[in-house]
Amino acid sequence: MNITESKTFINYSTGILKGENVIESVRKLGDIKDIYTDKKAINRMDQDQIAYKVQMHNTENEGKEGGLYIGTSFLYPGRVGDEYFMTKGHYHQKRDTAEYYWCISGEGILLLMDETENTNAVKIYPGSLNYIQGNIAHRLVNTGENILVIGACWPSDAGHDYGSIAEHGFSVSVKSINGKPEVISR
Ligand code: S6P
Ligand code: ZN
Repeated sequence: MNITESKTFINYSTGILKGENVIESVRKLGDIKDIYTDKKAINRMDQDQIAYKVQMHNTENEGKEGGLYIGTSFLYPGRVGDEYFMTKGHYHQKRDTAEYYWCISGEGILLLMDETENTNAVKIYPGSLNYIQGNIAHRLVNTGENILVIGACWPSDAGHDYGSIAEHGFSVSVKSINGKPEVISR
């Protein structure tokens, strides 16, 4: 029997995925301006500045039951006013689907919010592993000075519901107060 070659690769120290079925998407500040509380500050910034990139190994059609995706998110450091750069954040469309997040490099906070808007803020740093249960909205916040690199694995039928977050937001924001991250009710 022939032994076949692996076609996709992950670099454990950088999180970078390479090879077959790897796709990448980019979110610029202008694409996500609505998530920030300080509207004046975001409007003064370069709308083409990259906020984050997401790579994923796209092996299944989205919506396929029983499949998995793996991906790496690269969230740049920075602030909009006092608020740290963050991802849009989402619930999964199919609510009761979970996800793993593990931190490869950088430091930050993982915001986890249930549907009654109770939010937990979890410190993340290289080696930290978080299991995100179903029905929990998740958002990454980069509180460090380097790129926050996060690996993720989620079901291919999870989907993304950005609408609920766009409408109601998260119940807290993470701001730099006297140079230190603080989680503040919105
Ligand atoms: C997918 C997973 C991540 C995020 C990525 C960007 O379920 O949670 O790959 O998509 O971190 O965040 P967002 O909120 O813009 O999708
Ligand atoms: Zn997710």
